[in-house]
Amino acid sequence: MSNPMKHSLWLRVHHWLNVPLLLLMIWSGLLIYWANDVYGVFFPSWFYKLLNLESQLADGISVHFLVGWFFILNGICYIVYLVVSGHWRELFPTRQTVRQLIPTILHDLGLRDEAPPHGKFNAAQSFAYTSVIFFGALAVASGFAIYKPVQLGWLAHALGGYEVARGLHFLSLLVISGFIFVHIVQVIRAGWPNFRAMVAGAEFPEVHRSRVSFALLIAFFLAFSATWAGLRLAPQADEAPAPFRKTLELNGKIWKAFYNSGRLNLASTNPSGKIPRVNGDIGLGGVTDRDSWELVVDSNADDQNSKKLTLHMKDILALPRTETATEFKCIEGWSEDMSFAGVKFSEFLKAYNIQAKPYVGLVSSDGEYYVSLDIESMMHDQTLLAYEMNGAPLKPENGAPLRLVIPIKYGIKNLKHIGKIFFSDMRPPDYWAERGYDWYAGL
Ligand SMILES: Nc1nc2c(c(=O)[nH]1)N[C@H]1C(S)=C(S)[C@@H](COP(=O)(O)O)O[C@H]1N2
Ligand SMILES: [Mo]
Repeated sequence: MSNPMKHSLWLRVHHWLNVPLLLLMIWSGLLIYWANDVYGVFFPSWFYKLLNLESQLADGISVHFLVGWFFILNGICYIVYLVVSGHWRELFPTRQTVRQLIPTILHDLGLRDEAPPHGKFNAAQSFAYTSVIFFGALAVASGFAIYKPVQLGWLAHALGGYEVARGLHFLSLLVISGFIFVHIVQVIRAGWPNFRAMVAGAEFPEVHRSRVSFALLIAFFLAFSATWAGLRLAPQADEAPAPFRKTLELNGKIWKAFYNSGRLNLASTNPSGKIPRVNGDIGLGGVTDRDSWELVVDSNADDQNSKKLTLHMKDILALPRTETATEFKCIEGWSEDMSFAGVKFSEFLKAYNIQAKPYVGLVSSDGEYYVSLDIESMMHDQTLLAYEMNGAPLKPENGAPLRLVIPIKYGIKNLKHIGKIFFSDMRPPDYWAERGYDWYAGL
């Protein structure tokens, strides 16, 4: 608190760290958004094809949820510093700032000659900087709400629901981008000496100090870029650079721990009655006819000699029937209210006296599509082996005659057209986890 030099250095570090962090967050966020901009809202679809942006969803997700942690960490450090150092007093708007806002903007636009008197920041800066902190926090909160709308259901709820949270996330992106744009324009307008002052931290216009910190920051930025290049060039693990894979796994562990603590809200909505969307047609080649379809159940895949069960549709239909209405969510960014009927997976296990193991593997009849899941999620009350969707028997394209419905996971785990279910102590193969995506894939 007594050393202003130290303060300014810390503020500069936080401020300039935001440059690579924000750029990476915005870029990776757009990669996620673009993956499902099927209506070409942002840009026409030929634009995405041209730049090959459609196929970068997995990369976008990995980068977003790796860099996001650093962005949050930097933000928290900044806010704590702002409060502890007392700098917030210079930054946050006061009654005087409110009165000066319009005159200041008029002056900035060249419509008013003299600038209202101000301290370290003028009224417009005070408002802009304060609101960008607010929108940064909103971006994080709404981001978490759409990242984990089941596990952080309370947050999604507090923000007005999943769709609203998604809108707020998008809004904060627009506000922050707009802020960055105006910020840069202002700096260019103010001229090069002021840019140097800004590099030194706009709050600390002692230009003579700026050389050291400028060099420091360049070094810092280079170090960051080198780290980043290193990340991208790192050896691959299941189609993702190893550090991305590690982050995805770590994120999975974090959210699994949340699950175990029991703080889970059930996704539950009213089915919209629309014609259900069809997404993904891998492994739908087997027989879809209820009478000739077969299900193989291996309760211990770790033992080659374990006895396997072969079940038929009538065996499944004989089990207690449950109906659920849920909001089905695809990792590509669309969600839809759907209802399903079938047997709870937990009741299926009980009926056949199957001893649960840590992992469950499911495979389509032709072996082309396969997923694996943690047993906790499989035992969830809304996890069904479903044979009906929106009040009618499953259609072949939606997985007839039997599919997995597990609303606490993304669509990728909801395997259509099950041919085999097995249990193991080791994590069985998973189609999308082998292609750069998150294995846990929980909401
Ligand atoms: N057999 C199989 N199951 C699958 C897929 C697939 O390609 N093949 N796609 C998954 C994905 S990515 C989604 S979003 C859902 C879509 O389910 P729906 O087509 O019934 O809407 O199915 C999942 N189950
Ligand atoms: Mo999906």
